[in-house]
Amino acid sequence: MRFLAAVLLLALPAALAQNPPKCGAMHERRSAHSLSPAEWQRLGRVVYQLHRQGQFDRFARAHNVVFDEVHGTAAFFPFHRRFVQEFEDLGRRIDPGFTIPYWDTPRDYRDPASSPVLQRDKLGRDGRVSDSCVLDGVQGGWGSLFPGRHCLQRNFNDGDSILPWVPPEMISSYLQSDRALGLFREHIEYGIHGAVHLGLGGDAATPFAPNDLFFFMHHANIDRLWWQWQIGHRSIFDYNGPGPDGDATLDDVIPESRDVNFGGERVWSTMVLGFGSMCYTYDTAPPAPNAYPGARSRATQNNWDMPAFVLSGASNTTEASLEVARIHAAFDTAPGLKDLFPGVAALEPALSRDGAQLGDRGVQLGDRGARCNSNNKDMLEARKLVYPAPLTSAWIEMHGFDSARVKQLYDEGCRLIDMLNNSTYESPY
Ligand SMILES: [Cu+2]
Repeated sequence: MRFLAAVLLLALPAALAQNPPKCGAMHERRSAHSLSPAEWQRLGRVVYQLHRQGQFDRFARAHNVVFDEVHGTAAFFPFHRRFVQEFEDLGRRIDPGFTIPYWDTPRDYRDPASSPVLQRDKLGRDGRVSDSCVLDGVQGGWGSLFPGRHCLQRNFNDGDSILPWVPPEMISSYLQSDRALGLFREHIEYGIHGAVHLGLGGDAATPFAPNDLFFFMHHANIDRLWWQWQIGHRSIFDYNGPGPDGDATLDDVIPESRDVNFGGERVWSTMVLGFGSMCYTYDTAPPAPNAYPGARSRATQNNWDMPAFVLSGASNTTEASLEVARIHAAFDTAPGLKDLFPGVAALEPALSRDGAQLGDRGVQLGDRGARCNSNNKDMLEARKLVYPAPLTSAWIEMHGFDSARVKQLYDEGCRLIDMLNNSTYESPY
């Protein structure tokens, strides 16, 4: 009997015996698009103090040290979740109401430079022409110490403009159709994650990107999408991809350095918002579960009996519902879309009545390769989706990504855009 009990105990994953406690207070991260001028000022006061304390320098150095361990690997999501949360906690010591706003960047994907977030009284604009120094916004005139003393720099990747990021519809498709977290990580990391870093340029396009506040707001959004994926797939503990030795596991230690260390904390402790040190949620997410979820195994089937929000990555709910209804309506002319949006396909057929008028055009799809080089300008005018700018080869090399894999996923993304553009679908974004 004692032997059996011992065997049973050993069989339990170590973590189960010590589930993280439920958070006492929860903090809500809100969309940066929805902050009032007074809220931006309050945010500015906190980050000014954090900068004076040297926290931006410290986080930039720490990110640089673990760079190779936390990019192109499974640790990408949990490391950045824990890292941003650590930073947010420091801000909360200055202002107890502080949270990092998330920047829903796909919403601004067509013309990122005109984003309401990149304004002079908010995150600030492009750096000055002569030396790329950022002169306005909450970080206007800042100096940074890592890797050497310099002004905080930004250098948009298309002159005064920023090349297109990733359409919300692509994110929605990944949220719905990526069955394994490893694939979702690749889609996000090689897509919207890189596009935003590269678009802003300057410090943002380096391993010490945390010098720029955008880093925390961008990663909060990526974290929000990960949480949405976790909930949407009823697969909170799914974790796979390249780990420190072979395949990643929930027992891997979160990469850390002397500058920012988590005391050997393991990946599993980051998996559920609302427990342990993960005491925050998102304005677009459902409330945290009451009890720590018990099922540690991967769900074998998606369950789309979920609020509509999980079907779209967009934080603006009016557009998100329009998106879902119009994609549903487009199925009749482009049935191939069902595989890319299985969550929408699972909805009631009645939804299609709200959508676009169905013609009998019978568009042929699926057999025409990527056409990423056609003219984005015409597509802008026609309210069609535009193609995202691809990652640069310098960025791919800096991360040691497999460039063939990056290109493959990029081309697939373009085919998704072609399919939507050739259907009755009209983007609300
Ligand atoms: Cu990073």
